Amino acid sequence: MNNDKKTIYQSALSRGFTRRDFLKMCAMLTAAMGLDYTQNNSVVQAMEVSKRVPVIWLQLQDCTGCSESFIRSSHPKIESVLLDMISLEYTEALSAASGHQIEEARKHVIQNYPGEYILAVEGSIPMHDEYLMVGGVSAKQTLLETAKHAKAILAYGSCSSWGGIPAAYPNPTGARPITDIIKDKPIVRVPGCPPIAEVMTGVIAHLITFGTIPDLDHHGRPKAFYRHRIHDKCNRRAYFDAGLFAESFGDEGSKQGYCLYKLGCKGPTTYNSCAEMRWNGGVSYPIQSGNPCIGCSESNFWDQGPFYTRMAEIPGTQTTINPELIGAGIVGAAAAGIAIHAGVTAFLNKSNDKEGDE
Ligand code: FSX
Ligand code: SF4
Ligand code: F3S
Repeated sequence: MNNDKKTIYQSALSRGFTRRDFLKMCAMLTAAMGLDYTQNNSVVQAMEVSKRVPVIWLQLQDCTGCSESFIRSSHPKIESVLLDMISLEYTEALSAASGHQIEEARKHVIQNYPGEYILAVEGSIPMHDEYLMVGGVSAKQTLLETAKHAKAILAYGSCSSWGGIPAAYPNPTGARPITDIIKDKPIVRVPGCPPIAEVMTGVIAHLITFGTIPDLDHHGRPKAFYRHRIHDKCNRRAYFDAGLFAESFGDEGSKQGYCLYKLGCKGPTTYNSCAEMRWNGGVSYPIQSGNPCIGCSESNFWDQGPFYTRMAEIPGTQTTINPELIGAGIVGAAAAGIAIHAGVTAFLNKSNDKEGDE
């Protein structure tokens, strides 16, 4: 049977998977999508009838970090995603074809699968066309042409979601996020520089399984992966609450796992799944490895620096976190600090709930 005609289940069987392997893959997908295990049956049923979905992956002003991250997905394994779930028809980094041949492949998908293919975009769009032309066509024009008949659009990475590093001051190319160019279609923002592999594959899996985009927050990010701040699930959080902070890189405190807030950690204002899902198949994430979160999934993160200087305030509140107060070692002062922090956390959670409700 032609691979395009096979369902995802049939495709897995033809690659030597057993029914048991297939069910295991579905269970992993359910978890990867941030779904409850009771929804596992719906995932199995969908995978039994859904066909592989064509994907066009545009790389615009980027560093290829998003593609590099994507090919390291371990739950689900990238082979299952690439060979069973999607048919990656166009990608500069992974395609064997190049030049006119690959441009033809993109046009072929647009013509033959209108309303069926997924468009994934990595990188930002220069408003000054001459900064990025492929085959004599500007990035903006290629994006508009490809987006027109797409079933869904995924903004992979902080560059396509917010502008990212190319849009950092002084933004010489006039870099913009894709949401500034495409106004008539829903776009799923999957920010991070780069995003976590399993978040990227989880969003695609949701689209294939349910035929719809996942539940989004008011910024267009999937709630399943961006509902918590890094700070809410951080492995060093107990030390923050106890007022124990690393004072410099490599000091005894940092080795003991103390909080990295004084070293510039942006975890309190960053929404992402790193602290829960971690990276490289769940091995670690920046804070666990000793580096403060630099807020890479937030808009304008590059200009919100310096990275290694502590935030004086939590933006959006009138309250200041003063680690000197928390860490003074005096019970009263520590209690006051924790009370301030608890207030800030409650305030942020509340505003977040409100935003979520909107
Ligand atoms: Fe790089 Fe992607 Fe950062 Fe941007 O990830 S890792 S600069 S988000 O577009 O390739
Ligand atoms: Fe973790 Fe950073 Fe919060 Fe400290 S400030 S608990 S290191 S997220
Ligand atoms: Fe980025 Fe912070 Fe995660 S820097 S990788 S959002 S811990």
